[in-house]
Amino acid sequence: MKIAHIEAIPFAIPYRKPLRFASGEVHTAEHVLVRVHTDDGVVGVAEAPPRPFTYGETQQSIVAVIDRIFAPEVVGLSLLEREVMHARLERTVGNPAAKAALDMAVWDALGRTLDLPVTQMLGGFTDRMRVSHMVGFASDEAMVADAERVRDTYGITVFKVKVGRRPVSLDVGACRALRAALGPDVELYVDGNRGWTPSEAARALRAMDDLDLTLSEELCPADDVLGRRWLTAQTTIPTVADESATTPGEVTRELLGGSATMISIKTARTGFHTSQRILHQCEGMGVEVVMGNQVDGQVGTACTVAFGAAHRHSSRRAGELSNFLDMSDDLLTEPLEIRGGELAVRPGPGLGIEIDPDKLAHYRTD
Ligand code: MUC
Ligand code: MG
Repeated sequence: MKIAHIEAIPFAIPYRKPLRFASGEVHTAEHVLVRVHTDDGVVGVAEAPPRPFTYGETQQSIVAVIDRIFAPEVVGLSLLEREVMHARLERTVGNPAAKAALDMAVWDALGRTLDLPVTQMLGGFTDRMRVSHMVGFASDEAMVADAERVRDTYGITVFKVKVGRRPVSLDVGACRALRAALGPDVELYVDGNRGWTPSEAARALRAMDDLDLTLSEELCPADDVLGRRWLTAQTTIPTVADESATTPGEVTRELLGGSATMISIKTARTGFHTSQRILHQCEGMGVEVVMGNQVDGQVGTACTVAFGAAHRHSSRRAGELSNFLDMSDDLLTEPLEIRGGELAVRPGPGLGIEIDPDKLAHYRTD
C-alpha cells in the first residue's frame, strides 16, 4: 500500500464550444492527469485543471510542482498516511489543483486496493446528484438556445448563469431572456466571477429582483471587503463564496466577516480530504453548500459526484456536473451520462473510472 511512483501527464482536448465568463475563458481542456502507482501495482487517477485566472496555476506549473516537490515528499508513504501527506504538501503554499488531484488519485488508489468505491468510503449517502448546468457568456439568443438544448437533451432544470459583464444591463437582459424562455419552474442562479463592483452588483440584483434567482456567487471581489459585506447584508438572495473560499480559513473569514452566506465546494481545488473538512465546517455552522465546477472534464466530474453524493449535506442541491458536455472528447473508456437531469456515481472500486490508453496517447502533450 505504499506510494511508489507518481506521474503528472499534460493533455489537451479542445472544447466544441468555449466557456466564457467574467474572469476568463476556456477553449481547450489543458489539464494534467495525475497517476499514483503503488508498490502493489495499483494505479489511482485524478485530473488537475489549471485555472491561472483564479489560482495562478498553469499546466506547466502543475507538472513541475508535482514532479519536483510533491512526488519526492509523498513517495514511500502508505495510502493510509493521508494526514502526513497533507502536512507535507502544505509546506508549499498555493497550488490547489495540483494538491487536490494528488489527494484524489491517492483515494482512488486506496479504493482500488481495498476493492471499495471511494464514494462509500467518504460517506455513502446516495448514489446520484441532480445536475446544474453553467451557461457562459454569449448573445441572449445563444444562451437561451444552450439552456433549452441542455434541458431537452439531458433533463437538466437548474442553471447557473455567468454574469459580471459591463454594462450590467447585458446580464440583466440575458437572465430575463432565460427566465422568459424557460418558465417559472426552472432554477436560475448567477455567478459574477468578481466582474462587478459592489455597487454594480447591487444595481444588477435590484434590476433582477423579479426573476426569482436562488443564489448569487462572487459578484464582486473578496478584497472589496466592506463593499461585499454591504452587498451581502442588503440582498435576500444567498451569497455564495467560490474562489474567495478555497481553504477552511478562507471559509471562516468569508462567513464570519458577513461577506458570504453559502460556500461552493470544488473537489478540483480541495480534493476529498480538505473538501470534507470544509463540508463539515459548513454543516456545523448551519451553512449550505453547492458542489461547484472548475470547468472539469469527465475525470474531475466523476470526482465531484463521488464526493457530493457521499454526504447528505453536499447532495441536497444540484451539483455543477455538466461542463464536460461541451468538450469534443474525453479520456474515459465509458463516458459519463447525464439522464433525467441526474448524474449517477460510478459503481466499482475507487472512482469507478478507467482511462482509455488510446485516448490518453492521442491527447497527451508531453
Ligand atoms: C465557477 O464557478 O466560477 C469558472 C472560473 C472558475 O474558476 O471556475 C469556473 C466556474
Ligand atoms: Mg464560481
